[in-house]
Amino acid sequence: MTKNNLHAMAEKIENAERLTKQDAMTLMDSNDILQLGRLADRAKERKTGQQVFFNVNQHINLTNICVSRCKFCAFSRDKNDADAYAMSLDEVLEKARSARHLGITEFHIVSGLHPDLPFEYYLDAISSLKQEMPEVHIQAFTAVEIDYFAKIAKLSKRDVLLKLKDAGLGSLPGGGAEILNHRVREAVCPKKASSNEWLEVMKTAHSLGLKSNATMLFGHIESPEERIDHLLTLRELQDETGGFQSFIPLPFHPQNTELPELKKPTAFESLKTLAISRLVLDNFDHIKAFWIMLGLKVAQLSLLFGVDDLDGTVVEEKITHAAGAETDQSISRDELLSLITEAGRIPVERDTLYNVIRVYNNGGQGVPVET
Ligand code: V47
Repeated sequence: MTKNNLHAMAEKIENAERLTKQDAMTLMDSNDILQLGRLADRAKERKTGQQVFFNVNQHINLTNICVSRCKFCAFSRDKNDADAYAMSLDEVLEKARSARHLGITEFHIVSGLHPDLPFEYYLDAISSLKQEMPEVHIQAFTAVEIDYFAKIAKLSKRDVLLKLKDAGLGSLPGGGAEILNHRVREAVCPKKASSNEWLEVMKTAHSLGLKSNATMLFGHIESPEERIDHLLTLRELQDETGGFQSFIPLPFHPQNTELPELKKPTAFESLKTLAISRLVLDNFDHIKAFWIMLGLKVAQLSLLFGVDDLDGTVVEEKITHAAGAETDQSISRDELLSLITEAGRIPVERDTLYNVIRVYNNGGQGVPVET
C-alpha cells in the first residue's frame, strides 16, 4: 500500500471523522509507519495534548494455578506442578505491606482460574487489602475471572461484581480479552469466557459504575482482519457504556508457551498496532504501552505513535538498588521521567481513574509541580 492511500485518509483523521472498517484495513495494509505515527500522534494530541501519564502500582498474582491453560500463557500451572502456588491471605497482606513505602496508589491483581478456591477467598483478599491500605485503589480481576467466579459461586455476573465492589474493588483491568473472536478463542483459549461473556462482564461492570481497561493480545494466530474486528467490537461497546479508560495492546511472547513456533512481533509491528489502535479507537481517551512486554525502547518510541500512558512497575531508584531489581522488571521514577521528556512530552503521575497527582513540567527533573 502506497503513501497516497494514507494521504487520502489523513484528511479524515484531521477532521476527527470516524474510520470505517475499510479505512482500518487500509491502515493495516500500509507500511508507511512514519505517516501512521504522525496521524496517531495528531489524534493523541487532540485527547491529551503533550501529556504522558504513568502511575505507581503493585502487581499481585494470587495464584498461578489455572484450569484454563491457554496455549499462549507461560504463567499458568496445574495444581500438582512443583512451582504451583496460591497465596494465603497473610501472604497477600505481607506482599502489599512490602510496597507501602513506595507510595503505590494501585494494586493490580490478576490470577489463574483456581479449581478449588471459593469466591469468598477473593472477597476476603479484597476486603483485607482495603482494610489494611484503604487509600490504595484496587484494580482487580479480569472479565474472564469475574465470569469464572459467577460460574463457581452460582451467582450472576452482576451479583459477583456487586459483592466485590462492596468489598472494596475499584475497577477492572483489561486482561483476558485476547482476540474477541470465536475462531481464535477456540484455537488458543477454549476453556475460558467467550467473547460475548467477556463483553457482558464489561458491560455489567460499567453499568455499576466500575471503570475498566481493555487489552488485545496480538501477534499469534489472529489475522489482520480479526485484529481490526477486535478494535471495532470494543469501540462499539465503548459507544454504549463509555466505561473503558484505556486500551493496551500486548505483543505475544512465545517463549515457554504452547505456541513456541511463533515469533514475537517486531518493533515495526508493535508500533503500527499501537498507532492503528489510537486511530480506530476514537472513543478511548488513553492508549497504554505496557513496557514490560514491549520493551523500554519500543515503549519510548510509542510515545510518538499515539500512546499517552506508560505502564509498568515504577520504583524509586534507591529502592531498585536496595532490592537489586532487574531493570527489565522495574523502572526508577527518574528513568521514566527522562524517557518521557526526551520524547518531548510532559510526564504526569496519575491515579487509577486518571486523576492527576503531579505534573512534571520542569523537564522531568523530579521536582513536581502540584496541580
Ligand atoms: O490476559 C498472557 C496476556 C494478559 C502472554 O489493564 C500474554 O491496565 C504476551 O492484561 N505474551 C495479562 N501476553 C496482562 C494484562 C495487563 C497488563 C498491563 C496492564 C493491564 C491493564 C492489563 O497478558 C493476559 C493475556 O492477554 N498474556 N500470556 C504472553 N505469552
